[in-house]
Amino acid sequence: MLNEKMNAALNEQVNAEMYSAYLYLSMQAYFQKLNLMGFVNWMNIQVQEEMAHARGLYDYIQERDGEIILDTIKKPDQTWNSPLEVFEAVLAHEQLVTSLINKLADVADETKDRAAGLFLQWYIKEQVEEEASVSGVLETLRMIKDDKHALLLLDKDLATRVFNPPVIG
Ligand code: OFO
Repeated sequence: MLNEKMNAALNEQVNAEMYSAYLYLSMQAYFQKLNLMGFVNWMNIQVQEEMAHARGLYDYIQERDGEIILDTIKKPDQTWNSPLEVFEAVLAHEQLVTSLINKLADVADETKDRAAGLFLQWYIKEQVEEEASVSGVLETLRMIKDDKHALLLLDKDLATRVFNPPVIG
């Protein structure tokens, strides 16, 4: 059984992951308008990953006989000035999520919930990968600047990303 504090914190993270999915869905629509289909693919996979992260936490709350408490998902931004600006926002968002996951792990420590602490290790490692993959795209976009040809090459590259459903826990 989950203690109240851990239960509330895990539910908040379900909401944060759902918001991440919502944000990336909004970014996907932005790239669709620019007809950059590789970026659309990248965001589409990101959305699926975030939904899987939310589902992993949801299932864990259920497994521990906790209570699911769903809250409002806040409205994401809908416009950006460039692909570079989008990826700067993605990196800032992932850094925020990393800090949320770390706080969640702090709650597990404070409440001496060893099982939750172990479960959250997966999310801690995942955030390292998330930030690294976003930083990679961001660095390329910084090099590209206004070079349309180079942007299309990156778009082709992002079209090759495939979704591998994460095995959480
Ligand atoms: Fe769920 O990792 Fe991004 O937000």
